[in-house]
Amino acid sequence: MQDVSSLVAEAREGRPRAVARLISLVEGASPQLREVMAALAPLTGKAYVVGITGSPGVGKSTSTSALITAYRRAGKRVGVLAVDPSSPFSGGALLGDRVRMSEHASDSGVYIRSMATRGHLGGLAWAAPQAIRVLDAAGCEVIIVETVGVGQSEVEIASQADTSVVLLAPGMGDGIQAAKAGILEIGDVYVVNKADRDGADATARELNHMLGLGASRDAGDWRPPIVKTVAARGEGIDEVVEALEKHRGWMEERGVLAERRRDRAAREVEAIAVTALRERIGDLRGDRRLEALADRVARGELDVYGAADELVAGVTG
Ligand SMILES: Nc1nc2c(ncn2[C@@H]2O[C@H](COP(=O)(O)OP(=O)(O)OP(=O)(O)O)[C@@H](O)[C@H]2O)c(=O)[nH]1
Ligand SMILES: [Mg+2]
Repeated sequence: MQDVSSLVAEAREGRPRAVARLISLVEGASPQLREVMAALAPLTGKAYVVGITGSPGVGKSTSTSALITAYRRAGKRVGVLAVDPSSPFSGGALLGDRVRMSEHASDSGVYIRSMATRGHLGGLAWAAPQAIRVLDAAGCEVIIVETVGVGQSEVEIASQADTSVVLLAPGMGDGIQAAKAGILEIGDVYVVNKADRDGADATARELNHMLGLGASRDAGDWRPPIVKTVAARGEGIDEVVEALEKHRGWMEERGVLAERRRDRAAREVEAIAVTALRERIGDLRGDRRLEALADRVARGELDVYGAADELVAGVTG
């Protein structure tokens, strides 16, 4: 197997094969990941990450493809991660994405990758940020993360993007779904796609109304815009890009971008630390230390908190 440092060096030059290999290491939760992440760390932190969520078939991939076109026109290198949290394998369900984005397949300034996260240790929460780092290090200036959204995964991916775009379409009962899934709290930009269909205005109005019902905003707060698009024809996409740039600018001015990234990093470190701790404690099952503590608890010589403290001190010391 190729060593990590040469893989990272090749990925840095934007070589697709090396990028693919590194993301496969992420997807497979490879034992080499620790080394990969250490090598990538100094190369990351530059990309702008846009999350796109929405119900199946709402037009996420079509919109992503149109956004790629817009960003390429602006001369930016673009990375796309199409994440399917419900599937244990990439491909399959995501085949349609490749078709939808195939016009960019031969563009060396675009890297598109499908990723499945079910079965991945820690799931989406772990795999996506690490894959994002690979693309970031490979020089992608904009990274679009498309998630087939069902409830929790949408919220998860929203917490990993700098800007979250929530896509709706008319006539899909999206309004009610949106409220249920808590989507109204996660969108920085809302897009009503398929505006060529009846009901787009009504959907936008309903959404506007529902967004207005939330907590009252202060003057400097971000008010999520609602943009209507016909992604299949590229209509309204420039307005989406404009809304994204506005949100990014707003975040940068107020230090929100740095804050979001710090929060994200904190949650990631926490998740890894807790898992590591749990693994170590798990290893103690049947261990004499735990059994001795349990004996003392059972006999009333030690309280459970005291025992837990001793156990934690024992595995971390
Ligand atoms: N009428 C109309 N159809 C659209 C528009 N945008 C996308 N579609 C169609 O809607 C269907 C689904 O589009 P996708 O982009 O695959 O939707 P998706 O949200 O990525 O779907 P999943 O990844 O399966 O959740 C395709 O047949 C598109 O051609 C639009 O603006 N108007
Ligand atoms: Mg799709």
